[in-house]
Amino acid sequence: MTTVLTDRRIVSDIDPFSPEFRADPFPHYAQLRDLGPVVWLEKYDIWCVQHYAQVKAVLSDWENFSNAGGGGLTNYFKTKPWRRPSIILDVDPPEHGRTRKVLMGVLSAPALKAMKPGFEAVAARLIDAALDAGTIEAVNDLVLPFPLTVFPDAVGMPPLDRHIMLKYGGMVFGAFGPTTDWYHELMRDAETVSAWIDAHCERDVLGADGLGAGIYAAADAGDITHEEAKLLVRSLLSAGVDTTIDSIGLALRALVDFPDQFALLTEDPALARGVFEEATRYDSSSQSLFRTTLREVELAGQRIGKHEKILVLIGSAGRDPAKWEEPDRFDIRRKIVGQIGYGWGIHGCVAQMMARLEGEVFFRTLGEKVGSLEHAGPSELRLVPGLRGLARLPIALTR
Ligand code: OVV
Repeated sequence: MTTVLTDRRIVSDIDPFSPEFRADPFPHYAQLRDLGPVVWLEKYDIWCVQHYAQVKAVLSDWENFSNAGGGGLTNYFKTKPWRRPSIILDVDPPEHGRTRKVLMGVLSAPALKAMKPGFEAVAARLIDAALDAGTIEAVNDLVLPFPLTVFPDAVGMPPLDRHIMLKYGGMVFGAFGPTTDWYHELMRDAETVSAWIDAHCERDVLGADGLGAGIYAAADAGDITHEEAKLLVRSLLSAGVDTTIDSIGLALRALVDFPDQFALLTEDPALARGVFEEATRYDSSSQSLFRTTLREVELAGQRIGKHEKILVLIGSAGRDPAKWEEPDRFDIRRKIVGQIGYGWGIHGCVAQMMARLEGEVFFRTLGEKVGSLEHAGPSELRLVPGLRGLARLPIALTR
């Protein structure tokens, strides 16, 4: 008698990219966690993992769970990518280590320290202006201008037309999910937007002492080619702005939603780092990412075939009660060990310390200057697949 291994799997019709799911993913995450550690999403023919343990396991095992299949739903082993793949996100070791090292080098602790006064000046100016206005739409009036100023400043970009970075961010993160009418509409400008981005990755456009110049210096030193330097600048411009805008926006909304936590911040603005750290667990701009299997593997007892996509729900891992006490409580004094909101392992967000610095400076300034903070209307989500963030957050604030 022969034993036949049947491919038993837990199947769900949940659509993690549907507007209903995305409007409030957290109850859906709980549902998925109840279904099991590895679930087959029949709508997209992909797997998903939703528990902290499996999320971390997948992200730690780059030999089986590859990035070369692309960061989004599109499987680069089967479908042509929309742009030349990233030389840091969409590659595995050993190539990955070399490019990652260059970005780690330019994003060193001393480099970040040098950025801080500039961040503080911009945060103070924006928050003072918001206080003068009293009632604002916080996403566009306060949150968005902060990363959209300090990040390109740090890269060394010229001041003009920086909002084009947001269009490009939409294209990059839009491509992480299923391509909808919204995406096709956005992609109508792809050529001009990509050309603008491309031009702003060139050495002669970038200032002499920014992150861009640092990347080109690594090329001069022979660590990477000059062509690779250009592509690493593109990675910064791809991933550096939307992510922090959305994360700071969601963190600000959490503070408005939890007045007791905002009161703690005003009493002790040094809790600002805790605000952003907790928000990165509780409601982060990066809710999910993908890996693709390089071979047949077994994960938590589930057999997974070669070149299959796995949706890694880091937003769900951040709310897994097996890892976090009272995960649905926003607690800025929570001791976070094992932050999963920046991903994990060799592809964990390379600029996470810069993101944390932006968050810290923003919320410290807020805690120092703002006495009261309230909703002034309903907030609205920005439904870009691949990122979670707000389109609108009307607030009223006083000194
Ligand atoms: C983490 C991330 C997101 C989007 C784009 C890239 C990286 C890139 O390297 O281009």
